[in-house]
Amino acid sequence: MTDFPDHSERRRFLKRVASAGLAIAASRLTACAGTASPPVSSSPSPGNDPARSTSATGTRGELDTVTIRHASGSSAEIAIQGAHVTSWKRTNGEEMLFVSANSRFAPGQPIRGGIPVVFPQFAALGPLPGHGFLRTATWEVADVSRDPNGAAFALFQVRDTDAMRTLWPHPFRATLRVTLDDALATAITIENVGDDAFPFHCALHTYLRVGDLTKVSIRGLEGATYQDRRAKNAQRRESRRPLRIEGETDRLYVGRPERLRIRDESLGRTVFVDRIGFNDVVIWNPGEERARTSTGLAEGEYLTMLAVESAQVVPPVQLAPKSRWTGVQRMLVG
Ligand code: TA6
Repeated sequence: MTDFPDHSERRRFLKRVASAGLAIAASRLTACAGTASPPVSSSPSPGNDPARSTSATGTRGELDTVTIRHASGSSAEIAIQGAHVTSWKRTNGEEMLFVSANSRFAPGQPIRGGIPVVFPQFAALGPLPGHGFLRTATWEVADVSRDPNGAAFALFQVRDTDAMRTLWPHPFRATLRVTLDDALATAITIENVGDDAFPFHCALHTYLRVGDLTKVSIRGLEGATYQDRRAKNAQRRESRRPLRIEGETDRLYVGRPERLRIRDESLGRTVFVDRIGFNDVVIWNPGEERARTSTGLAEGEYLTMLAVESAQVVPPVQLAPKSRWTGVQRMLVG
């Protein structure tokens, strides 16, 4: 399993993923403008077993999906609506992401779980629908293949539509690249294709599957400043080392780009989360009461999920015309 002993090596990897996403996005966006989604391909590269490294299209509920597989046996499923990662399985078949049994996988419906894309507004911090409009938008598949390192990847893209412009009048292009090897990296790029600068929030609202929430600890937020979203955004400092979830929790940790370590004692595993571009972290669990009243989660599911979100909210990104911004999240199991 690849781990990164030093910080600079980690950052080099993340930058590679980000620039691969950008380069492919740039070429494909031109190539794919106005065309239908290309067929899903599987191109073997030297050193990998092609039989174990395929990609496929499918459906989940009413939604079309793309599944990518790495030669190691890991896999990821992405719903094309929302470019929404709905499953990440390790080599041993273990599912890493939580998806509620009540999720409907229907057009226009947000999925409760996986990795929803949040853009251009986080939560209700503005006039738009909660978490913006990309999580239910119609994306298209720009590419599915393998990179020169043997990692499987899928690239999705979306442009502003008339419907989006009635809500938010800024021309943009977004690409999401999901890269799979023994880790799962998700890179989102926002491009300002208009003539005026615009501000936005962006987040990857990642729902981790946990065995027992009460046995989970989070390291990497010690001493961080956070906005307590349960208490009118009161500003506080994290004093717990490590952080454990005790009841409903909804916190926006500001300016905290360091690696996170999420230890799940009941499943005996640790997830490392590295980020670039996303300087904020949101930790969310609805707790028992809110899980029942307002999230649509099935009975007891709140104990098997923890949202650990890579975010850029404070401050919002200010994107100049003809410029791009990229945020990357990479998760690895230790
Ligand atoms: O990211 C945390 C949060 O904004 C919470 O406040 C909670 O509402 C959650 O996201 C889910 O939002 P959703 O719009 O999917 O119900």
